[in-house]
Amino acid sequence: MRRVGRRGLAAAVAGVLLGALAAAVPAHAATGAYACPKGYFCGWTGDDATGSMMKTNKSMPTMGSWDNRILAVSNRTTSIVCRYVDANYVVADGYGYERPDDPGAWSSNPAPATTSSLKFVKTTRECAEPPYGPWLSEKSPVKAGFGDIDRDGYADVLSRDLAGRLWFVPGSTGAGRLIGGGWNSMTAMTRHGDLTGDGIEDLLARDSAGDLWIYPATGRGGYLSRRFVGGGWNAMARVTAGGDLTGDGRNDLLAADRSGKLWLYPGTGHSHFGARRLVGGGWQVMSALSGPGDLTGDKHPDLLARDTSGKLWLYPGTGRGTFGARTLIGTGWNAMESFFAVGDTDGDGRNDLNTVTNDRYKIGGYAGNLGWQLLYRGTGSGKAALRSPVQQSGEWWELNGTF
Ligand SMILES: [Ca+2]
Ligand SMILES: [Ca+2]
Ligand SMILES: [Ca+2]
Ligand SMILES: [Ca+2]
Repeated sequence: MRRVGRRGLAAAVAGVLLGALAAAVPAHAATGAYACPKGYFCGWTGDDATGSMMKTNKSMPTMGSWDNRILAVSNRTTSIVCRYVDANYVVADGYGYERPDDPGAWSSNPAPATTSSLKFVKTTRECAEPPYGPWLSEKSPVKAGFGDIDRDGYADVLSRDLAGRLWFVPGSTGAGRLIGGGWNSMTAMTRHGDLTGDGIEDLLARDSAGDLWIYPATGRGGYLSRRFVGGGWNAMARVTAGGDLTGDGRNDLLAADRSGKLWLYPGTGHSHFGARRLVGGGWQVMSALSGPGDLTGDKHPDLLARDTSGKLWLYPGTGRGTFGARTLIGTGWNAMESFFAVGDTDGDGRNDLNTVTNDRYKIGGYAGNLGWQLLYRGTGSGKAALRSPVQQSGEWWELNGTF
């Protein structure tokens, strides 16, 4: 398994050295910071937004004559503007950022002035990191039938940022590619294999109105025009693509409604689902579901469910649309923000589970370690289906989900 970084949020925040910035609004309009026009980021040589003023509406890898001279700033753009101690957006010596300001508002940065580059971004994460999680997988010797969006043998992920952009991150290179914006309106997103009949893994998403959509995949990391599946899905607390649970070769969907009933929607292979079947009740105690494919080694896809006490349960699929007696994987899983099961990610041919932690995750006995991506390697056995986790990267902070 290739690790792509081990830094973590605490170290990232420690890199913010530009100091606490005090925002203020002056009493006199049309002077001082009011001189900064809408659509621009402005800097002044005086720390009360006086003296000479510079303005820019785009990133500046170097500052020219303004290098290390800016003592006050006003951000009248709709972007976040990152300020770096070094040129070329190098974070090593420190950086800070300015969110958009109201007219006349400025922030002061006491001397010595240190700004040597400026970068316009959509999310604060992008001052220091790409807008998607750092993902790499190992090539799998088997075709899992899901997880590998662009069909090159490497399991891929979809990473949503806080601005609502969705990124395709190929496991082969980790070089994310923008799928598009507007995805923050989706209240559930899940994928596990083909739904349209062309053999390529598609994406399911529920919007805030409760409509469920299929986004047919191109097989190259993009998606075609979406297809309407149906309305009323806001009755569901969780929606999880589960693979072929019924054994007919078509991938199915699981949904737990708000009264705790778990439903199976059998896939038709033609972008629709057949009449739903009740799997069982009591699922309102589950705070996460994940369809990892077969973990137990019998070729039937299984289901993982985390309850509100933090226990993770394995429900072995029977291949007939039902599940056998559950087994406990372990406790402490409330420290996970995201579960993503994208097949075999460490290249041993067995399906694995990946997670991203929240701030309950402990390292060395101390909580507060959000944004760690963990790999739980599958054993292919129902007895102990997942090995102890491996920390892959600590740089999955300030994102809005991994799918
Ligand atoms: Ca791939
Ligand atoms: Ca099926
Ligand atoms: Ca199984
Ligand atoms: Ca594996």
